[in-house]
Amino acid sequence: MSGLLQMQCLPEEKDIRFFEENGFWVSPKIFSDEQLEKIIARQDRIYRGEFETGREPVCNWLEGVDNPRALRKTDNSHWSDSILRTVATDPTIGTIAAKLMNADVIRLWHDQLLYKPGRGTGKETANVGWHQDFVYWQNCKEPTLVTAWVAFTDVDLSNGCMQAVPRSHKWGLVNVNNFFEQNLEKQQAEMELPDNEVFKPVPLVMKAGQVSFHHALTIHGSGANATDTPRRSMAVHLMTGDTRYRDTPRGRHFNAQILNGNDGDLYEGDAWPVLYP
Ligand SMILES: O=C(O)CCC(=O)C(=O)O
Repeated sequence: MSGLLQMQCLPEEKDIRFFEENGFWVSPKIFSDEQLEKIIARQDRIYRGEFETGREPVCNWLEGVDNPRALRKTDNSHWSDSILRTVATDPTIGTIAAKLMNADVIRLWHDQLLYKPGRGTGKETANVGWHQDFVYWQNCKEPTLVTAWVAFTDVDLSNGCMQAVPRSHKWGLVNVNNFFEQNLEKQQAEMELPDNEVFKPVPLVMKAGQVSFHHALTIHGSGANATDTPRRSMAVHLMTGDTRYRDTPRGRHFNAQILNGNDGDLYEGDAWPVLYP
């Protein structure tokens, strides 16, 4: 989507050190306003249940059927639409992820199209509770994964931008972890932190077209969209080339089901497109 690799967007050595220390990093603008206009049109098409490729994504929110106040979370929209696929497989995003994770290969794990509606008069249902992505990815042996969160609209605290907790990627899996929890204060109060660490979330304020990156163990979440306009984005969940399948008694992640493999198998093949090199 970004065409030629945008060299000026790549992290410098100091940015890589920042990511290693804090577990997140925000890129300059990667997608132009013109590109975003087309991307947003395709996002709306998905919500109308129109799939360019004929293949349905996983758990799609449907216009006229589902709660208009709810967070829309559609997994693997890249199965369904060629333009959304170019976002999920963007080479600039792949190159940045490789640098931040010090990896030779970056593959797509899965994408997640997100839409946080503007606040209505009803009860808030579109917060994202504090969680670490890796808690949902227990079918991966190690936390060798990173998320690129592509802002389709400007985001700040007024419309529920994502917030990340610095250093939390060094804490292992914490005791409180739930994407769907609406009460973030309660979660924070119940969270047990390692000695000498503090829970101090940082808002990831961005212009449309910028991309934030967070490690699979970084605690993050987001609050209410108190504006009249929706907050739109795509979370592009990525893995390094050495990510392997782990057999667990817990339910298999929908992407692990595609592999149909044995404990220790590499995630590789067409189902997990290569973004880098
Ligand atoms: O969009 C949000 O507020 C949260 C997204 C998220 O949890 C993620 O990208 O991993």
